[in-house]
Amino acid sequence: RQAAFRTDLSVLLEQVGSGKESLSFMKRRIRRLAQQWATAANRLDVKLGQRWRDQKKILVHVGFLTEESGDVFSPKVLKGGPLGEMVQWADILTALHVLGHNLKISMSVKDLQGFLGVPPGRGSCPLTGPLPFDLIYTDYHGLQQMKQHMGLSLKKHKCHIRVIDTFGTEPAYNHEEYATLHGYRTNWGYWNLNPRQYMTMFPHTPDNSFMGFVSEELNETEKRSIQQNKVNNMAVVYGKEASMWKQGKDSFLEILHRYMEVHGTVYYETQRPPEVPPFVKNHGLLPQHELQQLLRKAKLFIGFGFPYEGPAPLEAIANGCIFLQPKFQPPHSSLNHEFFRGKPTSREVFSQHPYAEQYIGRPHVMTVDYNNSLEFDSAIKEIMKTKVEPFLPYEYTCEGMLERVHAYVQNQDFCVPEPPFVPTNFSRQGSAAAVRPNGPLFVPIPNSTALGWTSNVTAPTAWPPLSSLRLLVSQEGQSCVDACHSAGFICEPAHFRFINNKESLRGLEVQCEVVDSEINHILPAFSVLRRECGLQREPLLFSCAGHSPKYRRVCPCRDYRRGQVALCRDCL
Ligand code: U2F
Repeated sequence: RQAAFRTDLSVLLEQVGSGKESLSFMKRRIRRLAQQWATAANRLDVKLGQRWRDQKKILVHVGFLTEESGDVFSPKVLKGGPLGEMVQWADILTALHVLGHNLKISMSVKDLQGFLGVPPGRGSCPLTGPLPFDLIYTDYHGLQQMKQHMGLSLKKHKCHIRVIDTFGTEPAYNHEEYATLHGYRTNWGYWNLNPRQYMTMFPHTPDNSFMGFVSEELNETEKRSIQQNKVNNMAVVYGKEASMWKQGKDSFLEILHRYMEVHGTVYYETQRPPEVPPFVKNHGLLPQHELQQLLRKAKLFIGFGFPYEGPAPLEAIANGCIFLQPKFQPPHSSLNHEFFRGKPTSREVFSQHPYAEQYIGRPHVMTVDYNNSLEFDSAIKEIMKTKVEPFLPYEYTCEGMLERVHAYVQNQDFCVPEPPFVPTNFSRQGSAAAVRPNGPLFVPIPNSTALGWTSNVTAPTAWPPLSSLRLLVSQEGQSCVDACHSAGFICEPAHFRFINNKESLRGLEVQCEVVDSEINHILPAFSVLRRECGLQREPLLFSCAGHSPKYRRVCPCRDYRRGQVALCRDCL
C-alpha cells in the first residue's frame, strides 16, 4: 500500500496513552508542535511529487519507559531529570505517523507480546510465524526484552530492528566476539547488528544512522520581533538539575554576573537549591513553551559542561540566543569520564555540545576554555555586542526530520544480503580530471591527502547511491570520521564494501608488499613504513571510527546535502 501524509495527530495522541508524566510530557510536545508538523508534511509532499512511498507496518517499543526496565525516567520528568530521550521519542512517533505508516506503540512487555503475537510468559514460546512488522523501533532496554520474550526468533528477525541509541555504538563494541576478545565489551553493545541499525540523537557517529529530533521553528515575523525584544544583558543557564551547578562554577559565574543578569530553570521542591548562587533568578523547572519564551528574551544560553549533547542548546539558538560552552581539554570519553563509562563508544567529546561547535559554530556558538578567565571575560563582552538571527539547521526542522526518516524507511534494508562487489578496470585519474557526467565511481578531491580515481564499473544499485562515494586516505592515526570531515565529506559505512579490495589499493597507488585480509576494525588500512596493506574480512567491523597510530585508513567518504548530513546529494 501507498503511504499518505497525515496532518491530523489525534489518533497518534490516543495511541500514546496516559497515566505517566513521561507520556503527558510527550503528548504536550506533540500537541505544541502539531501545526509545525502539518506544514512540514505538506511541503515534503510537494517536494517528493508523485513518488511512491510504501506504507510500512511499524512497531515502536519504547523500552526505557516500560515498568519492566524499572522506568527511572518517568518519575523525574517534573524534577529536572533527562527529557532529551522523551523529546526524541515523541518526535520519532510523530514523524512515522505523519509519514503515513501503520503504527503500533508499545510501552510494556505485555503490549510487546500482544503485538508480536507471542503468548505471555518468559521466553518459553518464541515467535514461530512471520514477523507481523516491517520495522521495529526500540532501544537497548527493548532489545533485551525482545531477546527474553522472542527467544531464538530474535536472531531471525533482527534485521528489521532499529535501536534508538543517544550516544551511538561503534562497530568494535557491536561485534560480540571481537568486543569480548579485544576489551570492547560493555553492558550495552555486542548485538551483532549492522551498525547502521543504531540511530543516534546527533550525527556524531557516522557508523550509525542519524535519527535526530526537531526544534521549534519561527516565521519571519516572529524572528523580527525576537530580535527587537532581545535583552542584551540577559543570560539563561543550561542545567535544570541542581547537581549540574555543583563545584567550581563560582569563578566564571561571578564574571558572568558582572556583566549580565543570570537566570536559571533549576528544579526545586520547597527551598532554593544551595548550589544556585543568590544572584541567580531561578524560575524553577519550566514547561517547554515557557522555557521557549524565556529563551526568546535572553541573549546568552550558557552551558556548564553537563548535560552532554542535549536538545536545549538547539532550542536556544533557534530562539536567537548565543550558546556559550566549555571546551574539554583533554576530551571526555568512556575512558576518562564517569558519564560515558560503559557506553559502547570510544568517541572523544571535545566540548559540551560537539554538534553545536562543529555544525553551527560562530556567531551562534562559542566554545571557550572556562579555566581561562580572560578568554571567558572577553567572550561575554563579545556576546553582548554581537547581533545574531535565530537559526535552526534544516535537519532539525520538522521537514528535515520527515525527509530523513522517509529516506531511511524507504531505502535502508538490512534484511537482503548485499551481493558481492567485483571491481574491474580501475584507473587512477590525475587531479585535474573532469568528472564524467554519468558519475565515475571515484572522483578527485582537491586536497593533498586525498587521492582521486575513477572506474568504469557499472554501478550496482546501492543506497546511498555510488555516485556519492569519494575515496580518501587518512593521515596516520586518523580515523575515517575525521579524514572525511576535514575534506568536507562524511564517512559512509555503506560504501566500505566497494573500496575494501586490492583494486582500490592499486588505484590509490599504495605500495603494498603484502595484502592480508583480517578481522580488525581499523581495516581497510595500510602501513606506509612496513608496506603492509590490510583488507577487512568481517563486514560487521567496517568502522569509520577505527584508527591506529601507524596506519593510514582507506576511507569511503560521501557528499551530503547542506543542512541534511544524513543524506547524499542523490539520496532522495
Ligand atoms: C540530555 O538530556 P537532557 O534532558 O538533560 O537535555 P536538555 O538539553 O537539558 O533538555 C531536554 C529538554 O528539556 C526541556 C527543553 C529540552 O527540550 O525544552 N526543558 C524544559 O522543558 N524545561 C526546562 O526548564 C529546561 C529544559 C540528552 F538529551 C540525554 O540523551 C542525555 O542522557 C542527557 C545527559 O547527557 O542529556
